[in-house]
Amino acid sequence: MVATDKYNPHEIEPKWQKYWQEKGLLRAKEVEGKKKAYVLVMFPYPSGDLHMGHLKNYTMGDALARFRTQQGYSVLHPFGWDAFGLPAENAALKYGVSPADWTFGNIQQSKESLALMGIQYDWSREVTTCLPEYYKWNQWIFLKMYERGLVYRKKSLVNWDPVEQSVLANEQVIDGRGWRSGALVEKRELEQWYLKITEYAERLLNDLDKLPRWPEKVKAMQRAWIGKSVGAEFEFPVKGHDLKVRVFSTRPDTIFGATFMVLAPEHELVERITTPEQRAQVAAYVAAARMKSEVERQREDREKTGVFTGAYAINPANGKEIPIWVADYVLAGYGTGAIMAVPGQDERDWEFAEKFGLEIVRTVEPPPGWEGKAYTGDGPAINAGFLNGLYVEEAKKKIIAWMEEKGIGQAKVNYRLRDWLISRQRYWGTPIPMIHCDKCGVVPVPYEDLPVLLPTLKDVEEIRPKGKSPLAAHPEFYECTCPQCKGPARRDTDTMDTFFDSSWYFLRYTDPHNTEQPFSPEKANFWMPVDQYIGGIEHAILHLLYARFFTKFLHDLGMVEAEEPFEGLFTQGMVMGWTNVGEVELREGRVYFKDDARRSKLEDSQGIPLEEAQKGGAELRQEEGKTYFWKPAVMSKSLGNGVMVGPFVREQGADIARITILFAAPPENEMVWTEEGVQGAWRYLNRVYRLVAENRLELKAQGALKVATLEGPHKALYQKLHQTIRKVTEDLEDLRFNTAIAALMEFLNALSDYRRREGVTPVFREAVLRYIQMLAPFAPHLAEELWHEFHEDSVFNHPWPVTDPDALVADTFELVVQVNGRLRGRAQVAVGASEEEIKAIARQIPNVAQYLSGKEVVREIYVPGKLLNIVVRD
Ligand code: ANZ
Ligand code: ZN
Repeated sequence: MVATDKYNPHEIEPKWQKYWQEKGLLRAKEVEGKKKAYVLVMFPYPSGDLHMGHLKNYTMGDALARFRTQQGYSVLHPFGWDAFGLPAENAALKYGVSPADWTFGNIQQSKESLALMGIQYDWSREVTTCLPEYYKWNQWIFLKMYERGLVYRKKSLVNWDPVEQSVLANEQVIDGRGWRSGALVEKRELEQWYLKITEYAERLLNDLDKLPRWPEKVKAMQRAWIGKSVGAEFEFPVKGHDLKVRVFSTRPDTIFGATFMVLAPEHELVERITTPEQRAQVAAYVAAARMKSEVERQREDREKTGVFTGAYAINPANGKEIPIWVADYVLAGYGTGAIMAVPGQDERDWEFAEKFGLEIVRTVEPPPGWEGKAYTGDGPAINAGFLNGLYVEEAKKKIIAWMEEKGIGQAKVNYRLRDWLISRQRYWGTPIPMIHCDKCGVVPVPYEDLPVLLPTLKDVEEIRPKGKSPLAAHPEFYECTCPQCKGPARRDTDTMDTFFDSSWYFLRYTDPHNTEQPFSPEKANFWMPVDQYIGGIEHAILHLLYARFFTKFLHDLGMVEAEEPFEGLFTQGMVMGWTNVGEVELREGRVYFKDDARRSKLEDSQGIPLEEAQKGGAELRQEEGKTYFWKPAVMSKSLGNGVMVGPFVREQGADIARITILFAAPPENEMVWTEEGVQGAWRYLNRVYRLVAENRLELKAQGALKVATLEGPHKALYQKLHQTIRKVTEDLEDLRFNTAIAALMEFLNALSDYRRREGVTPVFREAVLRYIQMLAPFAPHLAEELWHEFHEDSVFNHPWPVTDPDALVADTFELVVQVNGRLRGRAQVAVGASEEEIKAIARQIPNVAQYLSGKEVVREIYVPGKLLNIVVRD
């Protein structure tokens, strides 16, 4: 079968890809009683031709899925397409093709790239979210949520992205800008659909503790996003009105120090309590605040602004009259939108009080010598009536009990998490299954009428965003009959945020063709939870939080036992390609850009020292007598620096690409795609190939291995084999692909050395066969090819090698250590220890260390397996 002695991926790879397809390798089967492994990579937008940056997590997932197959698990390794959403719409507008055509064209192209890389999925379970057979169940879940009071409609100030011409969820606004468009987000008052994710806040927070195989970083981000605060909500009467200002505070114990109050500019009481003299000033301030983003308003370094309403509140703790102000550092959407300001213990309030000359009273005694402003730490209460002397926690309890007794407030927990705004005024998404009737109000579409089909809009102009949903221009879509009164009614014309689609697709994979339900509980319970989820860190908050929410909801419906969707989560690092920054000149160790724009800037700063540039990963490359400055940058379409899968694989081969990706760096780190990396992968696979090809006749002629009688170098090879099996297995369990491959490379050296000295023997054959099995997750084509030299069936059908515990007991010998020829110590050391290791061990023997201290070592004589003599000068 190995026809030539030259490694030729182009002969090998298509053959085995076809073989795997035909054999249905990685066809997922529910086998009762068999252990299962659900390996999942985040499904992508169909973006057409793929580059190596796209393929890193798929390659990782593929290696893991193959490893689990070899270990004898029932494996589910599915793939699909997050096919609704703006990229398709934007492309449609740009190129004049329909979003559907663009999407399916891209899916086809991407599939080809995946196939070329030998990445195996169970394609019979492919999920494509823009198909009615999928989004019907989005609508079904929406209606179930509506039934349970988790869907509601609300008019409120929402984030409006002026470029996307659509609203955004709070989570989709980053530093005041749209997460995709980068445009400054505006506020608009609109009626929108919300999902009550806040009802799940506590469970979403607590259950993070049940996820030991998630990165701490991601859990911390989710905790911060949920933002639980424990405190109290209570009220202050407004002087001269029959009104109360309710506030939320995490420090109700500081109420005696509340010397003023602050309302958010949007607070409904602002208009009602503002005195005539203050009216103009307050109105102007409120109008200005509306223009600012939340992030801007909360920036700590911003100078505080505000206006006095002219009104006063009564502090219920001490009966003092305190002024009520309006200021934009208080947000309308958090707590009650109003605060009691306690400058003595709160830094923002202190700053505000200082600026506007308001009273400051400390009610917690700062430590002796305190010279700071607000004191936010613990200490005994002072100036605080019946709380005096109590420390913070005690004081909180007492004041809350007092508030409850007086009926003015109670303990309260608040979350930063907001309900999820899910309606979008765009075309390419799931129609919201609701009907508006003049008589009956909002009426859900009956289940039997699902799906509400998204109409095919032929004319691209029709999908151009105009501030309201494109579907609102299509009476043939929205005109309908009210399911309740049978009168004429109107469909909702908004579509769902596409994060809805990706919040449960992993459940659909478990039962993708079900026409009665989104999935059957039985199938879902066999596969769920996902054992290993692999994807980008950019999804740390949104997608993962929503997916956790949906899983809990579906659990509550009795659809799935798991309460958490992803048991293990891995966030892979980016793949970097190279970008030519521009032509440079190198003078006296400094780099000068030739390009005018850069030169004017850099010539003042006298260029960049070459060393500094190289530390940043840059390289100077010569081309036709000119020098260019190249540096690594994340592979992307826009930079045009992606190494494209098709051309690369056709030229070099899939296994080479896979080893290059997996070996370059720890998978959580960035990896830079380099020519050296590719060359290294090629050389390595070539050596593996030759080791088998050049010895194949002798290998086949070997008899059975008798482990008990192994000695000397044969035993050493056997031990090294089992050390390698242990290392590769453990590394694969933890997705440390790079160190697993490093161990295989090291073992290849041992195998070659052995072959040179001892020839082909039964233990050599054993080691080669196990080697091929261990190579299989990483370079599956080559492994399958070599395996078929010795076996009829697939390498993936053979059980993963297990370690022989006896082989892992390392042999040791007694090392004698002399100083100037006299015995000074002994130590037990491993047979295979290197001379460097031996020298280090010797120096750690206390007696030896004593004889060496303060002396100069002039020579060391090592007799392998016996003795180290250290010669010193006084
Ligand atoms: C009085 C007080 C005294 C406060 C003190 C803090 C320290 P977290 O932890 O973020 O929940 N606050 C309440 N609602 C607000 C709003 N809508 N906009 C801006 N700030 C608001 O913080 C809760 C604290 O933030 C509350 O407790 C309130 O100030 C403020 F020594 O009340 B505190
Ligand atoms: Zn009706």
